[in-house]
Amino acid sequence: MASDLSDSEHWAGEYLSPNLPLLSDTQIKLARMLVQEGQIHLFENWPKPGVRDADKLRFFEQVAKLDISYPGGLTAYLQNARKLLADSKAGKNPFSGYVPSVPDGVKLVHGDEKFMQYEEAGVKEAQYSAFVLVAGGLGERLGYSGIKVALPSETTTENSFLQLYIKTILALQDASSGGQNQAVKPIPLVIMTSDDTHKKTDQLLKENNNFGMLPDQVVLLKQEKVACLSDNNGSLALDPSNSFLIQTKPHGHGDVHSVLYNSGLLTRWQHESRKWVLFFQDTNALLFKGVPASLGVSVLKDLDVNSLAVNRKAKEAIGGIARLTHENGSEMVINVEYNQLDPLLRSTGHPEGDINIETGFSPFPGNINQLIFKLSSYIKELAKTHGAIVEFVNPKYKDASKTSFKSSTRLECMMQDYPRTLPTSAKVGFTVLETWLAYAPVKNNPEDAAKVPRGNPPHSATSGEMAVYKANSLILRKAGVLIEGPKIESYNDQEVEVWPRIVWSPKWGLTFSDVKKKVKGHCQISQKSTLVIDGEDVTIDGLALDGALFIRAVACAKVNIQSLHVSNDAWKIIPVDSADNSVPEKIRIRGFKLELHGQQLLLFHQPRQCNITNVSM
Ligand code: UGB
Repeated sequence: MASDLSDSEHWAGEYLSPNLPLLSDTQIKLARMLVQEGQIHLFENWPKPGVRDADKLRFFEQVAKLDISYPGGLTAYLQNARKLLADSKAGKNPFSGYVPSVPDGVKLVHGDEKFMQYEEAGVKEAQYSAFVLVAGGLGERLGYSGIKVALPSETTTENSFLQLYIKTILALQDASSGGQNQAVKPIPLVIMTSDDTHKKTDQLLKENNNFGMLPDQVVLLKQEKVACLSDNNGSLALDPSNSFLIQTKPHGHGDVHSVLYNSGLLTRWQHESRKWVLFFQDTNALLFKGVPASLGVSVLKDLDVNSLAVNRKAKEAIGGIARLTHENGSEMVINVEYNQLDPLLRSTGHPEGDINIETGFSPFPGNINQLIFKLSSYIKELAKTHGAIVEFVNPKYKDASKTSFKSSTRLECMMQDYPRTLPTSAKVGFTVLETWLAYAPVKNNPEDAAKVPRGNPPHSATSGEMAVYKANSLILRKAGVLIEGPKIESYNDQEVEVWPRIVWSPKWGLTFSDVKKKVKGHCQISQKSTLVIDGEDVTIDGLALDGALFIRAVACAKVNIQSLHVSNDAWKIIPVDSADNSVPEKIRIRGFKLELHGQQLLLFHQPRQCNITNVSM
């Protein structure tokens, strides 16, 4: 039945009312809803029918999309916005009534017996897991023009972050299913994209045959943006360059829960007997080094939620994991975001705020936003919430009166806030890993990274790459290899430790026990060296390396290297000016490039046994 528009002048006003006959019944309902929610200003400049009619219909298409993609629709969004904006104006602390304290978690030391037991349990269980990468962020802080997952995780192999992640999941899949002779169950990977990243992520996967994953093993799910707000009344903001378009901005990585809920994948995974969902972020090349052991912690402690954490430097831009105890006695273990931790501490009897203690770190473990959820309890919770997550708003006010904003704002949500709505019976824990092993995100552009106080990690492309070499050097050291210590160098005005450039494929060294099994005898590697091992079944029993050595072996080749001496001029690290536009952006943001002066390649193309014994090269 067509809508009755006889009273339209009364509710739709002088500009919208004459245009209502252009709209469908559904669009008229949306128009009524907008007016009821105080949004009549959106139509202030609408011309009479016949002028820009296509724009008017497009406007309502956008409104319909905004309405459907938010749990509870636009009405709920606007109601939540008004409440959060009022709280923000009143300076209300989102954790008011709670007192923070340092919670207990599992602390792991890489390579010790406990670590290896957890790793073993985690690898066994990985076949019952699914991975979710949140990659909808544009990376404004990094200022890189492409998608972040396409960046090289390091420039020795130039393997991108996405390639590294997928290869590691595939290695876990094989190891978990008991090796290549067993029936292998594909481990699913979901990538949450946004309008900013979707096409390029899809293209990257297509161009590289999903880096080895099956076509339906990796699924892209796009998050939608949310409407911007221009004032404390929650007035929707129009795009400054198009008055028929509501301005939108990302809602945050917390969308991943509603996106997964709506996809229907969670129940499919349950039918496939999956038990764990592992969430991770876009640019941390070390992240999988802690995954097997941390999954083992979830399994052995039967945790509903396990957040991975590292030691946190005070004021470092990573959230702090805290136990929050409410006046009424209830408790939760939750991430307190980096911009909220200091004010919360100051308002609860810690006038010094977010500071380091005698250990040189903040007492609160730093959240690295790798989360492991038990699928059964996750599904139960999402049946209640539909994936909606506690939101926040962060308007930049023009002045202390807090009456107007410098630019429009929007509601945001974070995936690590999921436990906030869980019942107190839920088992929420965390696992603290050593920073060198598990955390080196690439988030900051060279200028901002150079301003990070000395001693705090710059979280840049420079530090992210150097951290890969350091982690691999330290792991080999623990496995008994003599590794020369690092040189301290400065690139893009950031001081970094430069260790030998050691990289291996995930199939070679997925866990510490893999590495220990594959390196034997007397092995030593000098600081100027590069060592790349790409092949599953390569053992090294005695090596003196002072130069660059690349060992690449096809699947099923069994390579045994004994007493090998390699000496050459290696790859040199050459500083690059971050402002030099003639250098590719992915290199400029590191402040250095690698230059070939000498190398030894050992390539094994045939799937057969090869022994290299007592050779000097
Ligand atoms: N992301 C999305 O997928 N969609 C979005 O709308 C926004 C982001 P940032 P930030 O581990 O280092 C997080 O921007 O502010 C993806 C935690 O909140 O890098 O540094 C995006 O693509 C913080 O507690 O997050 O803070 C990326 O993969 C701390 O743990 C991810 O979400 C910190 O990360 C994170 O986006 C950290």
